Amino acid sequence: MEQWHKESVVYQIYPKSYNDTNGDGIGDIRGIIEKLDYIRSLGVNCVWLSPCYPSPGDDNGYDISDYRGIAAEYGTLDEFKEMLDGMHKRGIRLLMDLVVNHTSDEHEWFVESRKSKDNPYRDYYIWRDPVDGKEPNGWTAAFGGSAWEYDEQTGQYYLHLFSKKQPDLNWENPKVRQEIADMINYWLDMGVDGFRCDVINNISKDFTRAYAGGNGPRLHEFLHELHERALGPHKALTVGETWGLTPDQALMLTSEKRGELTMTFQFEHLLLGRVGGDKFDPEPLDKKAFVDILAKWEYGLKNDSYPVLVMENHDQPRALSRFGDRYNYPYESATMLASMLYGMRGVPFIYQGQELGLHDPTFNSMSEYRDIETINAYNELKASEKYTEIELLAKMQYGSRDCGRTPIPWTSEKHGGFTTGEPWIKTQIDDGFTVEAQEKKESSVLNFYRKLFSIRNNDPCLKDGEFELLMNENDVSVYTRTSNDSVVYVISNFSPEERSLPDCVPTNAEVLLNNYNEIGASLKPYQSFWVKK
Ligand code: TEU
Ligand code: CA
Repeated sequence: MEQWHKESVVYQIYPKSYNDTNGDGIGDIRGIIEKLDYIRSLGVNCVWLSPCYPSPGDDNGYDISDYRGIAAEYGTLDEFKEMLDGMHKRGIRLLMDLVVNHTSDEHEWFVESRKSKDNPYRDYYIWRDPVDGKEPNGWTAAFGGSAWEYDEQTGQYYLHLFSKKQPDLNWENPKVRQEIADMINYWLDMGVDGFRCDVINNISKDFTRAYAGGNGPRLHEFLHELHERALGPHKALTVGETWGLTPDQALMLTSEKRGELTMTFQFEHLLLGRVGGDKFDPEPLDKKAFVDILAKWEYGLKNDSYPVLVMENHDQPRALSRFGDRYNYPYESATMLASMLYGMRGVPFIYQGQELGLHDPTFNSMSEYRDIETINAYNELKASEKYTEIELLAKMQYGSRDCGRTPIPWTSEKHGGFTTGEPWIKTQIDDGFTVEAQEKKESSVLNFYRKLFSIRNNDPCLKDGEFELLMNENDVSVYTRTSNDSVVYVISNFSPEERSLPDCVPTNAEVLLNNYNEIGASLKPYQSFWVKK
């Protein structure tokens, strides 16, 4: 497997909300092309582009109706190639989104599949007879309701782990696996560098289990086969979106000698602040656990694999709102989170807008939401009659995926310069949070991110040095990165109060990065710095 992932810093683009150039209110590929120099200026050398394939848009493109095309609202295949070329010229690689657990119900395979039981595409999907006149089992879908949808025409149910417009592909069928491998080769032959693999551990189902989900018995076999047929020969980078794995399971998927995936995301810390991990059920953030979980994964993936460092994506509210102090210390807490996370060993992923320290937009009513998961959850909770309207809106505001999906505020113009038309979702433009404002200000979150990555990218110790957690108590954490004869210390105060400087911090060390002007006798609120011995 290619080793270039160890040098990568990845920027995730959610194209619908990035930059609209034709005034239809939807971001587009031309809009990304316009911003390539900006992207490069962040110190990133890789982009992960969320789906831009043709799709009816039931789940904003995660319901694909044509794996080999570009959605008309985003542009043309030629524009896509122009974008790819523009990235490569700037030393930026491109990861596309690979959504192969399911397709759209409007994909031609499914249109054929549902026609009759003997259609050649029938076995491309998972069809089952009713059991006692009901669903084949009790599995529920991630977006609410049963994971089975009854189809009148043939009297059978099909499986959908997400919305009913996202039927699950049948990976047990060798033809499906060959189609997917061919499709992957199509993009890799065009010059794409790799893929972020959507819910990839779901492709093999375990029907003996009571709850829906993945990690079925043939997962490793299917991934190894894809690697042999497509990914390996192209030296493609893959990062698996895999929820709920242990470090040992992640190692099984990413260990180099196994030839499956390059890396997997770990999201365990993103379940904090949620009762039982339920995004619509708030609880106070356990700050100690946040750091302990990150450290657990640093240790757990040691030597054999490479961690992914992530705190935001298009499925999550903004990190500043979840883990920082949006009202009192927006700059300090946003930069502390970056300094603490990206000082670790692994591949940094930055989600668009995170580099501005954006907080969640305010949603004033349900009519402002677009996300299918949010809308379905609201309807389900409302039907339970357990909550008032105000409580329901607070829940949605807390956990909705739309919190991270509103357009980038480029300027202080109307709609932040994102579009000259009507945006597909609300925009929120706050003073000091636009790209324009932060470019001008030396001590902005944007310029802190630039500085952080320029230091990190030029320091072998920060890239691959060994991780060790020295302390994590009373909101203060200290860890080291060690290589040959240098040691970098990362010290962070995860609190809005001053804290005393721990004894293990060396004096007279070279300061690499600091979100305050000085290192004094005590740590300031949300102070974080890197020093080198
Ligand atoms: O997400 C999978 C996933 O399990 C969650 O992160 C998802 O956002 C949801 O909250 C589950 O309750 C991936 C994509 O990132 C997401 O955008 C898609 O909606 C989903 O797969 C289906 O393709
Ligand atoms: Ca557009």
